[in-house]
Amino acid sequence: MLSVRLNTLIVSCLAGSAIAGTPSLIINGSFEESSLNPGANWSVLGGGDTSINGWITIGSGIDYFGTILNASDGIHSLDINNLSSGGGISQSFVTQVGWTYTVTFDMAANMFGGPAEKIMNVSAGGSAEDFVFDYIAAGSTAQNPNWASHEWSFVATSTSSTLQFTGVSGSVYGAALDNVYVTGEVPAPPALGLIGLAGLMGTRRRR
Ligand SMILES: [Ca+2]
Repeated sequence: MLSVRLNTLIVSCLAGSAIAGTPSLIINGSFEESSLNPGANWSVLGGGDTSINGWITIGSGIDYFGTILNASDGIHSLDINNLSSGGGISQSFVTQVGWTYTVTFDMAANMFGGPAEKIMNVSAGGSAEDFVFDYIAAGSTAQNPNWASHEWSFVATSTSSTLQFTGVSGSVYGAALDNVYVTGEVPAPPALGLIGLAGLMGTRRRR
């Protein structure tokens, strides 16, 4: 009986819990590694640009910030809009069908111009959500953007998922993005399956 309880406990701990300390499932989530160096300014990247390691720009592209805007991590961050709305950036990574993936990221604004509300869409695995950052309300400055941390989850429907950040609000002054991190979570098995598995493990142990 003790072995059955112990096995049940082990299975319960493995299922439905994030693996603490696991490295991010994407690479270069802080946008620090690149062939470009914007220095104290920014670099303008059009659509289809792969200058930022691991990522490809989409739509009308992005602005790659140097130290002109204080990053939330390291020295580089992004303006998800380039010359207009509809820019963005994406990265594909290996996923397990049915697993839940949690994406954390920091959002602020290119606060050098309006509109006050910067809207950014996050999508993967057929799920999507808009996030809003009002730089006037947040009192953002270039040196203190008041980065806001967000968490968003999706369930993978394929063995490869594409995480995408897209600018929704208009103008050349879009949402700012930095410090993207992704972890995966083992799906919890059905209760009946858990009991059956625990019983099977206990039976094998007694032989
Ligand atoms: Ca960074």
